[in-house]
Amino acid sequence: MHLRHEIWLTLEFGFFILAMNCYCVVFLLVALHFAHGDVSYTIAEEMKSGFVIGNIAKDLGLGIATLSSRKVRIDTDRDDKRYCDINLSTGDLTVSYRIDRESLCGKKANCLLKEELVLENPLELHRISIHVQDINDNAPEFSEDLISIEITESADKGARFLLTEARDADIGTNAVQRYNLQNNEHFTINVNTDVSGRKHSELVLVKELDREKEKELELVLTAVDGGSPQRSGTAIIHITVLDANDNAPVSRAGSGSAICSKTSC
Ligand SMILES: [Ca+2]
Ligand SMILES: [Ca+2]
Ligand SMILES: [Ca+2]
Ligand SMILES: [Ca+2]
Repeated sequence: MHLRHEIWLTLEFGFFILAMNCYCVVFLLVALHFAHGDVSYTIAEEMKSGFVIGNIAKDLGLGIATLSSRKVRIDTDRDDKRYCDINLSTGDLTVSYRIDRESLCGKKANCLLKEELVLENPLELHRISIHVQDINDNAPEFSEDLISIEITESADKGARFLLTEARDADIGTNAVQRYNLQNNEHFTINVNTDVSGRKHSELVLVKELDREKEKELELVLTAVDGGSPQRSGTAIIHITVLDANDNAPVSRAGSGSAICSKTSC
């Protein structure tokens, strides 16, 4: 019994060593494929097709002859668009399709494009990370050209009226930074920034309205971003002054008809 048990133990240990060796071989093969360096580049969005992102052959220490002999290519996870390509005679990594930060990453602060450089015989993979920086290629835009507001003439000084927000597809300082209101005697503008950094504007009444003097007002509202060059968008604020019963009827002497005055009758 002892002898049989010892034989089993020896066999089990042998299998264990064999299995470990297999794992080591597999691990070594995988490690060989991925042991080569990864590269990272930073470029601005919207660069022209053919723009040189960097010399990837030099950055990875690959000879130019190797690129053709080992059929180098750029692979991507996305099967629809190939954003960059490699020039086999120079080793340059170039832009081959429009890189639009807004459509790739929306409002995300960091925009990363992941590609893979593949060499054959033996198979060799390198990850390429391209950090896409925002440029100011979008102007602030209001969802409507005309913002209509109704305000009663009895509204007190200091009354506030929230305005439609302007959108800017860019991020950071390239997004909306401030609002300007056309000079006028009745309103100023107040801008609040929420926790996400979005800016909301409101009209503030600084001088009471009088419907009997002015039934409507039109003011130009401008949203401005902080990019270079700076971009802006405008909307018209149309204010309808609603009537309040602030005038008492007055009899015109001898006529029997009534006229009135806001201050006295
Ligand atoms: Ca863009
Ligand atoms: Ca942009
Ligand atoms: Ca912008
Ligand atoms: Ca009135």
